Amino acid sequence: MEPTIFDLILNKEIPADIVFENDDVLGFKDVNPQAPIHVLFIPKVRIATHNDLDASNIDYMSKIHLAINEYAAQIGEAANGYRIVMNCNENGQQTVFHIHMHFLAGRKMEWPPG
Ligand code: DGP
Repeated sequence: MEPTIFDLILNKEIPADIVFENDDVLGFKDVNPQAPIHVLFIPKVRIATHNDLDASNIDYMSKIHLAINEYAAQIGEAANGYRIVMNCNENGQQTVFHIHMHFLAGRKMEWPPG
């Protein structure tokens, strides 16, 4: 698998505005924010797409969800609410092939999405 820009962020080889980190998950601000708060949560191992989740790595999804809960509470947005989105491949508009959960908060989201 080709390394992605997120590997460089994980290895601290390029800067990112990191807002959350634990042993398994990194959270950093999206460079092109779509909401007042837009953070990407990534596993510290490379899983290219949602299709690549399996029994051996699915625990990372739990860890990402728990990281998001912790972060949402920490910044005071848990009760207000937020949207979490994971894009997959071409139709999902995935552009970086290291799974990431978009955390969007700070405004009311449109529904249905475009
Ligand atoms: P997706 O389309 O779901 O693959 O979203 C990829 C997101 O990654 C997109 O919203 C922009 C963000 N992104 C791409 N390159 C960088 C970068 O170098 N730094 C940061 N902070 N975000 C990036």
